[in-house]
Amino acid sequence: MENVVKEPRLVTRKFLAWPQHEGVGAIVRRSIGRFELKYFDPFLVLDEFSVSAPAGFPDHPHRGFETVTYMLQGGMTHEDFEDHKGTIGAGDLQWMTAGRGIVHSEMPAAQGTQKGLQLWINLPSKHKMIDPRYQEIASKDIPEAAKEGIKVRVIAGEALGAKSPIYTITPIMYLDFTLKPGAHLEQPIPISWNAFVYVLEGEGIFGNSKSLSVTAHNLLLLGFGDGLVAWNKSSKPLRFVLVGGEPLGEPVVQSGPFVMNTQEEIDQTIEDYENCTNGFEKARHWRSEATLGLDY
Ligand code: FJE
Ligand code: FE
Repeated sequence: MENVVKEPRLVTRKFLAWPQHEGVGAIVRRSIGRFELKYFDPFLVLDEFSVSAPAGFPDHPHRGFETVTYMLQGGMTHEDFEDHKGTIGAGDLQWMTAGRGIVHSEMPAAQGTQKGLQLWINLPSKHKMIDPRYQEIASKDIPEAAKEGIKVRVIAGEALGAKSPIYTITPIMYLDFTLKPGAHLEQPIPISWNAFVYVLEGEGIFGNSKSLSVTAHNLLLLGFGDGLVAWNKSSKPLRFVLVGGEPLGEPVVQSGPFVMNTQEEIDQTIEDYENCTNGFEKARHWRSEATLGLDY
């Protein structure tokens, strides 16, 4: 691969994400959003989730950020309080801008284990109260490119000449790379952005060709530089996501699924949710179909 990265970003921190309980009976490997890494501006949470019925994420609210769900195996059915519903299967993407408020359920669509990644991206203060909206892309419509043993699926941003149709409020890149044995990647990343790698499968070398290889479920924070360099020196495929975003540089006050800039705004949000006001009006008489028969 030609030299497109002049100053490779080195790995500054590494976190192995252990399984923990979330939702109702679901398991997540949380890397960003755990105690040791509460926030990696503009990223609030990265969960690699694993769910089997009847476990799931029954009716719950969000305000002030976006959730990006990328399925790896199986499917998840979502329903919200405005009657937006659907199922996303392996390779599909749902980019949900919660804005001023969404109440929804996210439940397994089939028997067996459903797996995926869910990323929470913070919204800038002036966009926290925008209208909720969805961008959904089926697997077959996610732009892909391949070159010299590298395959990329472009969830957000662009890589190897392929460009995602996703509109992001906070500028974001989200790339799903698979490197064949022997492949070498050089991927530019805007210099002022925060960026991380999360390894899904196989083992890879990141940042410096002499560094130790990193295996699945590890999150790598990348330091200063103009791009990522990576190698697959193993005999099996290496799959990882590279995610970057422009830091907001704003204060963050979080209370569970509500993320605002001040405690006053959080207090107001809790009040809005309890009273079904300011965007939560439709929560008053709503319950998801998925949980109607269940004893949540
Ligand atoms: C949530 C607890 C939760 N990670 N990954 C508290 F579990 C959730 C939540 C999720 C979630 C959903 C999916 Cl499909 C995948 C997830 C957490 O729904 F929002 C809060 N506040
Ligand atoms: Fe949710």
